[in-house]
Amino acid sequence: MSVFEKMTTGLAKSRDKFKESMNVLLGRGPELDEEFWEDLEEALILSDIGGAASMDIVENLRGKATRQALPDAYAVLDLLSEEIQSAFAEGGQDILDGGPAIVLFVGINGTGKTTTVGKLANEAAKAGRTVILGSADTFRAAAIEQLEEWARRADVPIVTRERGSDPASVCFDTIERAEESGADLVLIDTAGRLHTSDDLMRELEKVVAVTKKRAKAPVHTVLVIDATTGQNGLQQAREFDKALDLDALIVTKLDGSAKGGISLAISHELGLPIIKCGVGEAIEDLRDFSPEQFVRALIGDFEEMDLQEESELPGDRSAGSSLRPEETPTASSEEPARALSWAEFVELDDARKAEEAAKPKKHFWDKW
Ligand SMILES: Nc1nc2c(ncn2[C@@H]2O[C@H](COP(=O)(O)OP(=O)(O)OP(=O)(O)O)[C@@H](O)[C@H]2O)c(=O)[nH]1
Ligand SMILES: [Mg+2]
Repeated sequence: MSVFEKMTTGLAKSRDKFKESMNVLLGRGPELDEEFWEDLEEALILSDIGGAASMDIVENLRGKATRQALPDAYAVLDLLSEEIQSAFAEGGQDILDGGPAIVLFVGINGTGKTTTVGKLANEAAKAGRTVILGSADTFRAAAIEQLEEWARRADVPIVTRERGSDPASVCFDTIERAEESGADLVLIDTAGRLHTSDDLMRELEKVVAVTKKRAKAPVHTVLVIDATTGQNGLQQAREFDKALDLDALIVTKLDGSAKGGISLAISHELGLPIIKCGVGEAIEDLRDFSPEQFVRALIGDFEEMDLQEESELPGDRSAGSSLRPEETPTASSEEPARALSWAEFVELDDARKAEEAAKPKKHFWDKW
């Protein structure tokens, strides 16, 4: 089964909600009145990208509408995708692709930290980096074995201590071994913990502090977030950032039935770049994160919206009387089983871009 086939509905839920709101919004006509801006913000919030990001996106679009004297809602919506993309924090390339570095992976239980460390080790080793893993999840014996298995698959060395050891001591040992062996990328797995558990968060602060004190190379802390988490993910991220002053995010499970909008909410509010994403459980299911592809998957492709049957389309854009909310076909009724997942968008994107580049630019309202 190809990666393409393995993908389930991905960001379909967020996208369907967004499409539904857009159908209602566009049914009102093209005027740039107060209601338009309010409805647009609401549509964004409903797609799980968070209040702060939604507000900033709408505010920026409003500013552009005034400065560029945009004539109507359609001209504003033309800029929407780009505006959402630019709400993602940028940077972070140096963390995994720069010089020698020590990277600690943190997050609540089960987000995919250990799996991600395994995938990253494999990717970096294949790219010619000298990688070493540290298992600072000493809480469960199974966690140590789990990372050992990933180290075996990625064919990289691993440093462990027995269950119950101080996780900071594992970081210390791992850095020592990295320096002895000339490793240039140290990936350290930590035990999952609830952001609400004070003791465990203090323990993690100590782990990071010891690592920073011992290391000569730069130390980065990366929060691993499960895309299916929903709005609770934002609160988790805030707490981890408060305790550890995070450097970046990795979003996992974007292949699942994800409310992936949360990754934008976190990236935007906390100014954290998304440096990779997980799209499956296998070792190769790791991708660079592309805001452009993400946004296409999140809000859909306007040209695909099919707001109504051609026969029902009013000649006058502003009429829109047949698009009253109660008559609006929902996105789910339009495309019941197979909305493209985020990863499918990724795979299709190149082919599609080439095709699109060859065509004159079309808008979803051209058919009105
Ligand atoms: N579908 C999918 N599953 C994933 C992905 N990343 C991790 N998983 C799965 O999520 C589950 C938890 O992964 P782990 O790597 O053990 O998570 P963890 O954060 O290390 O968990 P704790 O150590 O218990 O906190 C496993 O079943 C993984 O296979 C992903 O990108 N997509
Ligand atoms: Mg783990």
